[in-house]
Amino acid sequence: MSVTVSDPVVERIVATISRSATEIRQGLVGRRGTVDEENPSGETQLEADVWADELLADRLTAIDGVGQYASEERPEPIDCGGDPATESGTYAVAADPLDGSSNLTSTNSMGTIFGVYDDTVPALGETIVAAGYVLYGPITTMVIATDDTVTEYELTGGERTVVRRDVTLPDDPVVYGFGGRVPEWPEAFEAYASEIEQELKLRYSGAMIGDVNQVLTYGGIFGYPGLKSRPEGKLRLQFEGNPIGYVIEQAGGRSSNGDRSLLAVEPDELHDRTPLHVGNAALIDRLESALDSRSH
Ligand code: FDP
Repeated sequence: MSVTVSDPVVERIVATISRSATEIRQGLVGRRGTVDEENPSGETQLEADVWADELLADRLTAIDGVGQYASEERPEPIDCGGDPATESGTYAVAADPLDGSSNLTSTNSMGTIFGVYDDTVPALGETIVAAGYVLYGPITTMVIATDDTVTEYELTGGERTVVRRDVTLPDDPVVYGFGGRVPEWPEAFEAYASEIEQELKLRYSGAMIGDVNQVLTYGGIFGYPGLKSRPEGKLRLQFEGNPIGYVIEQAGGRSSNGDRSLLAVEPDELHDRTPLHVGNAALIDRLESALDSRSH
């Protein structure tokens, strides 16, 4: 049993990623070593990062209606015919082929994230028409958000089976996870985090997708704030912030860069970083007030 996405190009993109996920998972074996390259954000790449990116690039650029493929692992988008900004039915796909890949060394959870933009990237998150992620946990699952709904699937042997329809964040939040070292947190964020740790249970896996999926399952908040030494934070707006912001907002939650929805943040560059917070709306509202009141 499977839910289809109404736009045929978007459905082909989603189907291609879901079919590739089982292969990506199997292909991780033997690819834990590093390569002699850095990604455009200056981070060490693993063989698996490069391999998963090439696999997705080959398959997604072959789809009629995909005008651009952009990834965290390559400096520029691949232009593959058609301009998403001006041609209706042509989209840009932005992906983080292996989110949390430093977890591969210790074989903990990781993910694949994608956003389908109805514009050339870098683009506003508000132009996303569908987004989602694959979680390589004990089970390989996929969450797909469209304008209509959020659906969770299990993936086996290239097949996708619905396990939860109309996914929404539970009303009563349970878990939180915040990235970055505590001494690096700005004072206002530290004060907010101290309140939250009295109220919720800590869950931090080191892979954003693992932590975000806990928030989607149990309710709560995940954040990677701007740090004292790096006010722009660590996570990337086009590949991580916007797609995950879209998923969580479609599931009834909120996303924020500390000030406004991630989807409303104007990008400058393809590899822009952003402070990133997603979760139950009330927790994000409180976070924004806490950061705002300390800045005056
Ligand atoms: P990674 O560097 O392993 O790819 O995408 C960046 C990311 O992982 C996120 O998945 C994760 O939430 C974060 O970085 C972890 O950063 P810290 O090691 O600083 O906790």
